[in-house]
Order: sequence, then structure tokens, then C-alpha cells
Amino acid sequence: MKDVPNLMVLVQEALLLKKQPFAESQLGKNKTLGLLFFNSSLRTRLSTQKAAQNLGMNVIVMNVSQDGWALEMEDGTVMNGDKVEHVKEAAAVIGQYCDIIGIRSFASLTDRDKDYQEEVVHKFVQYAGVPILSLESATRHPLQSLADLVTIEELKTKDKPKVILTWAPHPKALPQAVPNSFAEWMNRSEDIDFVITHPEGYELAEEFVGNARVTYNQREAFEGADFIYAKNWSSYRDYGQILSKDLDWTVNAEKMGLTDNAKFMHCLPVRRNMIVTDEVIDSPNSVVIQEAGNRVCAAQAVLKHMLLNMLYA
Ligand code: AN0
Ligand code: CP
Repeated sequence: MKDVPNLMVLVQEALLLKKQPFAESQLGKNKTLGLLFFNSSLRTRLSTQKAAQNLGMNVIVMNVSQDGWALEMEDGTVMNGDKVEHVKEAAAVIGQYCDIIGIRSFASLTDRDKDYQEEVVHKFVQYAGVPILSLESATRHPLQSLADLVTIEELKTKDKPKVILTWAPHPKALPQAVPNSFAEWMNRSEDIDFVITHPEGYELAEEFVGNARVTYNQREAFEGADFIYAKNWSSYRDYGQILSKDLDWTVNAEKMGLTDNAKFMHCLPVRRNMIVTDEVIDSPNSVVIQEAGNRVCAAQAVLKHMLLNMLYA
């Protein structure tokens, strides 16, 4: 987000590219985007590929943790264990093949300091020698948040909509990257009344909460809301821990009834009847598919800027 000079200009550019996806189909000609996945993905993988292809780029994709050599991240280690190759060489080599490198690397959820230092992304920035694009790192998922903002811009019916980020239950421990980024982007948007609601112990890091209103009372948060953005995350305080699986936090029709006919949003993949009931996600107010569709124009707007920056560097 800090690389974006003007959020609303970027959103408008994404909306323009949604209307005219091939308007810049020469911009990426003869440029190669490499997409590296240390973790699973459906939307990010396909939408970023499609966005790059719309710009005329070539794309190469690798599931690095499955198909690549196990990477050593620490400097100065005697590599007599499982790690076959150091990131210093691996990143530099991939940089020889690619003009831009996208990386998905989730939080470990074991060592908070390490995760929040964004080791993997920074090592690639340090050694690849080409621009790096986050496809969800340990602490952030910016391409998701941009698509979310585009979706809100498309659907809002008020100058200053009320947007709720609500925690919801999930059986596995998930990273804070999606809620962190969502909060970061919402806080930066002036014309959004932003509220975060979660059970006690699920406070996000202060730098992401910013000036958002935070309440433990989900029903109170939902009152008069225009957008309900649901997401599970594990605890930041008790790092990586699941403190609650309380289905009382599931987004259901009764709670949606407290809102001002709010749209339901989720980044997907979503666990039905844990995060949200079938009734809500299958209702006309659910915009999760449109939201996922907007991942293409969001990624395309970002790639367009990266290509332009390279052209004029
Ligand atoms: C991931 C997460 O919560 O960060 C990816 C979401 C886009 N979700 C899961 O692992 C289920
Ligand atoms: N929302 C999202 O990033 O989905 P994937 O994990 O499938 O890429």
C-alpha cells in the first residue's frame, strides 16, 4: 500500500481496465512475469496470470515449495541439513529469467517477529534484482485489498459507506495477512466509516488497526452497515493460536438483518456454515464472486504501474 501514491486513482484505473482489459495489450510485450508459490492458491494464481496476459506479458509459474529445491533463508549457516539451495542464489537466478517476480509466502504462525519482518519477501527484494509483487506475504495481501476496494467502489450507494471487518470462526489457524491489509487499505480510504469486530484476544497489530473503531460486540457493529467483510484469523497476541471456534460469530441472516441491506464480502476460499451460512453466501447480497472477479483488474492496474515504472526508470 505504501507504494501507491493515490489509492483512488489506482481504483479508477482498475475500473477502467475492467471495462477495457486489452487497452494496454502491448505494454508488457517481451516482458516475463514469474509467479512463485510457496503456498496454495486458486484466485491469485489465475487472476494474476490473466492480468499479465491482458498486458501482453509472458508468464511462468512455479510451485516452489513442491517442485523447487528446499530453500535456506538464513545467512551464514552450514547447509548440512534439509535445505538444498540458498535463497541468495535461487532469487538471483529467477531474477535472470523474469522482469517482475510475484511471491506467495504465508506466515509460519510460530515466530511472530520473524513473520512480521517479512523475511522471504525481503530476501527476494534483496537478491532478485527485479521488482517484487506480493501475492500474499506473511503480513499482507495487497492485491486482495485493492480488489476489495474496487468492489466497494462499484457497489456503494452512499458517499461514506459503513464497512465492517468481522472475525468469523474457522477450524484451522489462519494468518492475519488478509485482515491486516484490508484494515490498512480501509484506513487509508477517507470516505469509509470503518469498524472492526472480533472476540477478545483477536486484536490485530496496532499499525494495522490505526484509527478504526474496534468492538467485541458483533451485533452492534453490524447495525446500519453497508458492507460486511468476514474473515478468520488466528490471534496476534497469543501468536498463531485459535482462541475461539464459537459459531455464534458465524455471519447469518439474522445478523445481516441488522445491517442496512449490506453486501456480504469474503476473499475466498470460504468455509460454508463456519464463516458464513449457506443462506447468506447464496443470497443476492453476497458479492464474493464479483469480488473475486475484480482480482483481475486489480492485479492488472498494479502490473501496469510496475511496467510503466520500469519503462521510465
Ligand atoms: C488464506 C489466509 O487466510 O491467509 C488465504 C486467503 C486468501 N486462507 C486459507 O488458508 C484458508
Ligand atoms: N483470495 C485469494 O487470494 O485466493 P487464493 O488463495 O485462492 O489465491
